[in-house]
Amino acid sequence: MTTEPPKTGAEWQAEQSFPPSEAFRAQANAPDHDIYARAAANPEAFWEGFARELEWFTPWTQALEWNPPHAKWFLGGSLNVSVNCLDRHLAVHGDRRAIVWEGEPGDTRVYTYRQLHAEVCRFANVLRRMGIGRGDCVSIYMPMVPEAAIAMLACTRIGAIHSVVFGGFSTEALQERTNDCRARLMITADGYWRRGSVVPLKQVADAALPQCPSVEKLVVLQRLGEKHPVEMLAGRDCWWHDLMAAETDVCAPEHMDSEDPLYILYTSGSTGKPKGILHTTGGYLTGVYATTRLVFDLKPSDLYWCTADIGWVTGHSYVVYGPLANGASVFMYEGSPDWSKEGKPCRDRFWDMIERYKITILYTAPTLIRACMKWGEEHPAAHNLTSLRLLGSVGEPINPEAWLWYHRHIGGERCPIVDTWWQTETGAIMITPLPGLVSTRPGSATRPFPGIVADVVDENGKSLPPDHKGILVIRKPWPSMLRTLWGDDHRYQQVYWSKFQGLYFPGDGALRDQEGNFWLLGRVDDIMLVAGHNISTMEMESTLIEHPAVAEAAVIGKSHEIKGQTPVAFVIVKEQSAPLPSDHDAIHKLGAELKEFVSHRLGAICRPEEVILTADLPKTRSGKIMRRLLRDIAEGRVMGDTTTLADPAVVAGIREKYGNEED
Ligand code: 6R9
Repeated sequence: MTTEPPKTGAEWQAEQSFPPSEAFRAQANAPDHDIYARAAANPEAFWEGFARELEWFTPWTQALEWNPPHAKWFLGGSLNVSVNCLDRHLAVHGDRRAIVWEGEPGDTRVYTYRQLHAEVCRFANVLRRMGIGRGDCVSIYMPMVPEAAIAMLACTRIGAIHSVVFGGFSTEALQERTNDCRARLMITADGYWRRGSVVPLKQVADAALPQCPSVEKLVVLQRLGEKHPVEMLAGRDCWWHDLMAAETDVCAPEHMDSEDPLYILYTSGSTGKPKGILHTTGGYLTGVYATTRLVFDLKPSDLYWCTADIGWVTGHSYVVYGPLANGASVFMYEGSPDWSKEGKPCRDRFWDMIERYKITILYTAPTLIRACMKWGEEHPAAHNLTSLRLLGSVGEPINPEAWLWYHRHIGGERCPIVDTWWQTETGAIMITPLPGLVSTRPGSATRPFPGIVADVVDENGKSLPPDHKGILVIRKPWPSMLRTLWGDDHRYQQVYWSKFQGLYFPGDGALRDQEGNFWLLGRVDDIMLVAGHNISTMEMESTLIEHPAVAEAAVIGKSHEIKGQTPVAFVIVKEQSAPLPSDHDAIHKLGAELKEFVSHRLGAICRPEEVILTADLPKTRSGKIMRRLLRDIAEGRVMGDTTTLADPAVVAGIREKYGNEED
């Protein structure tokens, strides 16, 4: 790729740098800047240092074996993940809170480490009694309840491989994922609460199972209770509580090889069937342990909340494994951010819980932050959020404007923000500031984590000088990297390792500035080529959000005969500035103003050809904007794969606005 006249993310915000405060620095887990140099000098020794802080049955004899593109870490070592997340903490702080949970209707539960250990052992015994053991796959289709974490940890205790399927996914998605890994057992719940309604999880599992021949039994957790009866199929279905009642809480952990599979997690590509990302035991645990410790600066006094669902990698690495391996107290919430515990729509559920539980660390996604911006700052302002001391962001590039809003209205201008770039495939955070050490810049994920060697290259794989937009790559293997795609090593090699020889290709665009900060520019597929200029969706969207009326924006490149592509912007307006849908003049005026705004800020070449005001944007269930669907709409095509789309009605609405007939 080449450099272009439009301003780069770095240029916009170059004025704004937020150095760590003295107070934070003084207490931070990240030691000093030396850590970067030490890790760079000998990455393997650096990772071994963290691995040594874990408990191993047998020590490893070799840190890394690298046969590109296949890595093995901590060869010859054996360990158990549940032992490291639970047993290891009992002697010193068995009575510390491990999980603090609140259901959407306001019911609560707390598990200490000792209690969580007992439950996990009991459920591991349940699994063993059902004939599940080392190497068997277990499909977990559960809501955000503590038992989801218990089920995952119980699998690790007996060496079973879990495959968690997000509880919002459909029958087909559940079937496809369950069949691909040939799960022998499925674990689900009768249902869960979402915006005051019951999501009938068991019904979806029932619909899926006749087409899942490998599944022998279904374990059902009673989340809703007797008022919401479900049918149990004799011979196949068993209640969680009945099975648990028959077991003891003593369970010998399986000794797992460092490279034994830990879990499979499916991630959808834009085309083709979902990819079963395989993570293994020792390297993954080391990666999530180290990153959680340094990035979230966890202390015994913290109550840490990562808002991700356990159905996503963020839920695996930063709700369950990373924090528990660190002996942290984790907060978990079942429901929606816009539903009160009194059962009414609201706009402050998160802030209400942060105040009530005195949550100290919040890790969430830009999509949530932008929704809160749309709702207005009066909602967080009505709560005491002074318990917060660190904020995190993950899932998409965070626009500088959203970053600053988060900083001011949630962090009280006092909390460092860690913008963490990583993927299901990378297992753990890869690019992030270390709080207390690294100055942050709104919109930049800053620096590779110590031991990670990232670079920005051109189409030929040649390293680019600073301030050039290009393609992000990782140059060296790291412990928590995916090992392969389940059952399809050929696709693994093709997707991640064939673009550039010997370099890991994550599929994201990036720019590195003069100071060495990385600016993520969105998926390579989303970058537009307007009249020969590379324009990132990230840059244009972030500019639109700087306009006072705009809460969220998605920009796509629509095919154009002469220019190649031309930008089209889909914009969500803040509630207080939204024109009435019938006021065509006001809508037209705002559209024209936004075109002018972008063209003035970024140059005429970036002027959107069209601006469409919309109430919502098509997003994946984990909150990422699905720009390819917007491209399909703009170009009048039949839409590609929509199985991961959160709300199909959104697309229909936009299509209508755009003036396309439904296909
Ligand atoms: C953890 C997770 C991975 C893709 C990734 C990138 C985007 C995630 C980001 C970010 C910019 C960040 N992404 N974090 N982009 N800044 N801080 O989200 O995993 O669901 O596999 O998605 O998400 O495009 O390639 P996953």
